[in-house]
Amino acid sequence: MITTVTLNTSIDKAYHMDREIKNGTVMRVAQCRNSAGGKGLNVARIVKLCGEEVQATGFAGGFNGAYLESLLDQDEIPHRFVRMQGETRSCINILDPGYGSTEYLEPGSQVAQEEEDAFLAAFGDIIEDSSVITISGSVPRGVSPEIYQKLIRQAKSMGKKVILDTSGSLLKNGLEAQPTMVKPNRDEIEMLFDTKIESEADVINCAKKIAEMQIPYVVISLGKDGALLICEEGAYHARPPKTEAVNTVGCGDSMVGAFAAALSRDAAPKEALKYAVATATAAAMSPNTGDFDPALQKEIMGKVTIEEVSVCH
Ligand code: TA6
Repeated sequence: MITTVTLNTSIDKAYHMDREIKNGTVMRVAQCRNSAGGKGLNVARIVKLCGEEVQATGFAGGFNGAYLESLLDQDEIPHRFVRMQGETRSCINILDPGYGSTEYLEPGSQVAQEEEDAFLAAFGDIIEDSSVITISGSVPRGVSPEIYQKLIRQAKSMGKKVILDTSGSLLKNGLEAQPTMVKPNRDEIEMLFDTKIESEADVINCAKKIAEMQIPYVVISLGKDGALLICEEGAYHARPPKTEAVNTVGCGDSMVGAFAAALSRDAAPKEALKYAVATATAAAMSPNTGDFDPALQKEIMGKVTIEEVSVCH
């Protein structure tokens, strides 16, 4: 089984607009799609679509927290949240024909120390039956920036594989616990190394620096350019075929979900990379966040190219 950790859950509201946004005016939303969000819940839906058993955990609170759980029940995703006093947040994704996707991410309610302690105390029991743990996204206000480091250490002490997908100090601190895999994107590695990525060589060098921190699988997601993987077996760049993206929100989460499924099956690294890139590409072609058409994923899988990349500069 795979457990997905989402400390900052969200009611994700995708606003599909039928005309370009004009700021300062009243805009009517053509179609609104609500989903149980926060990166880890997109991951959970993807893991399920990949055919693996999954459960979701993290913080949920208030009326929005109850609505979130009802959305997960509709998705048939088992969940074991620790309650927080505050309301689970909402995140808005505006998809307009002119600009594509613009996201407004609320920070999340304040979590009390005793609520964080309650999560840490319950975590071991929650992940007991899982082989892979994914930890994704931001954390609500009040949660310590070392929380992911603590969760990774505990999961690894229990023999679990851990995938970390976050940014800023949460990523920096989490790396110290040496998760099995990390999946930063370009912006996240620029922030981590306080640098500007201007070429593929820059991406490779940053990925190499992370690999040197004894992280077995370093994946850099590159949007329509696919993803780079550095691992013990070598370094590879997988590229998807050209496609028409409909909703790119959550594609990084789809890559994490597919890698989690592949890791749980002990797939070979190149196969896992190909599978993850095909899944993320298929996810970008769905209007729903954290969703893909398995037939499309299979078709794209056959068109993903993988090339060996030299990392010794
Ligand atoms: O990656 C997309 C997404 O998961 C949205 O669904 C929205 O929930 C947002 O990211 C949350 O990001 P955060 O970094 O705040 O966890």
